[in-house]
Amino acid sequence: MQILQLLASAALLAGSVQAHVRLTALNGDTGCVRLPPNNSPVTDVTSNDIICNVDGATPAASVLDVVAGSNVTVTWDTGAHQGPELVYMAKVADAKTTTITGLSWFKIYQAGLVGSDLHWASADVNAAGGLLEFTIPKSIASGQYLLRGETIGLHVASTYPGAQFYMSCVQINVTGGGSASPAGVSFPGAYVGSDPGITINIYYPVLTSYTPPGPEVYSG
Ligand SMILES: *[C@@H]1O[C@H](CO)[C@@H](O)[C@H](O)[C@H]1NC(C)=O
Ligand SMILES: *[C@@H]1O[C@H](CO)[C@@H](O)[C@H](O)[C@H]1NC(C)=O
Ligand SMILES: [Cu+2]
Repeated sequence: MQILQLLASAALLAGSVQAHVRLTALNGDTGCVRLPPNNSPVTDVTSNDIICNVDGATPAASVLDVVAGSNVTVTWDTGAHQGPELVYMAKVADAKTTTITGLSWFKIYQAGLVGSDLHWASADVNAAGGLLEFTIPKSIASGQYLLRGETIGLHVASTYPGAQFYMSCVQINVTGGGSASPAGVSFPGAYVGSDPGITINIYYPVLTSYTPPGPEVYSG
């Protein structure tokens, strides 16, 4: 047990301050984000809260235009726990929709253990002041989408429930896109508690690889 505690505290000391987090902006705009009421994690992957967090069916004020094929940046408000970063999108008729069940989510970005020293992607985001940059696929159809940005805290994930899911949905309007409508997955449904990317001891034995939960990244 001592070695585990040692590794755990070493990991904490090595990182910046790690806490509960909220995704608060896209390209610096906060009006398009369905901000959860607080920064508590979702831990039940079968709950509707796994879709867009608590109160995620409540529309935000505005819809942000983003260009297909361009890079965009989300902002996390504080330093996240150790874990992966994931981004999904779902096509909707109206980005201010109050219906968020039954949507088809395709993954556009993921990062787990990165770099030659295999550090967590969340550590890079923390080092960048909470910013995560990724690409809106060039080929997807123009129109309105919900974009779901997620980080998963794996610091207490060795049993389920344990992993801490943090996400916000962002209302966007894609312009200049193509004709693709990528296959997607459902939330809830895409994740199960027994997924090796969800129930995992990140301290010991030392991980040599990590696969985030959910589908493959759409590479269009
Ligand atoms: C766009 O973001 C990706 C990360 O997803 C990065 O690798 C790439 O360098 C960025 N491109 C530009 C032009 O900044
Ligand atoms: C989305 O962008 C298109 C093209 O610029 C525009 O015609 C449309 O009004 C926009 N829709 C929303 C909801 O912003
Ligand atoms: Cu936390």
